[in-house]
Amino acid sequence: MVIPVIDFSKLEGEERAETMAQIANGCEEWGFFQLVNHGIPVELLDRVKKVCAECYKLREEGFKESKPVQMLKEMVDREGEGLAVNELDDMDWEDVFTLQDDNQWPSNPPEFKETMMEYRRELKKLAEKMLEIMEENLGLEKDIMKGAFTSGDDYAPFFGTKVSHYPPCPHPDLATGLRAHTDAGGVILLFQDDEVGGLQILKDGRWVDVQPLADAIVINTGDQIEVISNGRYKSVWHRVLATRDGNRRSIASFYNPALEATIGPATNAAAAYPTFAFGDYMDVYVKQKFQAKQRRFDAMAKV
Ligand SMILES: O=C(O)CCC(=O)C(=O)O
Repeated sequence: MVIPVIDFSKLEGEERAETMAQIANGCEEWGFFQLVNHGIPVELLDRVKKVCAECYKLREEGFKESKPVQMLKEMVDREGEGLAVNELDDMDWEDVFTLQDDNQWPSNPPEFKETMMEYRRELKKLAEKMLEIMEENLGLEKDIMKGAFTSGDDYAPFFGTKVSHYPPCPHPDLATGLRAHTDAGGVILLFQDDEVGGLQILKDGRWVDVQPLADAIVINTGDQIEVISNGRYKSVWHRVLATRDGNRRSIASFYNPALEATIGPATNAAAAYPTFAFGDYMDVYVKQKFQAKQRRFDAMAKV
């Protein structure tokens, strides 16, 4: 099984209808698909790869002191003493930081900030375009998505970028790069490593690799799109495996509703999900990220 790969440039030409149908299928049947020819210049992607790799080099030593590394060492020592060992099930084998409009960014390498600002501008436009496409495919009125993600004129959607590296792990049997979860928010756009795999989605009860594909952008949908689409576009479990010879790059950008936004089913069918404030959902999500989403939806029905 292979995650669908969609040529986004065909959206503008004679093959628009077919491309829209491929995206609808990607959302409905997979929850994950890859875009090629998405309009983000390869030259910019090359610069993003370069500054993120350089930035990680400067952080690499720090990871060696991190909690997962220490915990794994303890586990291996226990094994050496003939004691029982368990998988590290409450932490992830990743080095990560987040870029938002209003937080502190790494100052090195010097080109990091400018490059990532340019990248985020492009990705935000792509996220907004994806929402318009989903809206059209779902037969929703124009700008319904935009309205659902904002709250009046005062609160804009949240756009955050998570820069991750999954360093080589000496015991991939005892740690996971990132534990299985569904994403909380709206549209997620991932620029993953060209070569080192590890990302998998759960499809029909089986874990399927999201195959590395140079310069592609992987799109997936979060729990809020599931609610707005009244269950047609389900958010999908995914995880990242740790690997022995890893060093996987991944840059995930999250286009989410404003915390103040009201989320609920937007289709005409009988509502299969509750209506709630996204901020209330996030309060629950931070405690239950690695658990089944149904519990979170149930909690929202009681708010
Ligand atoms: O690193 C990846 O490939 C996936 C990241 C992800 O799933 C997340 O941060 O929620």
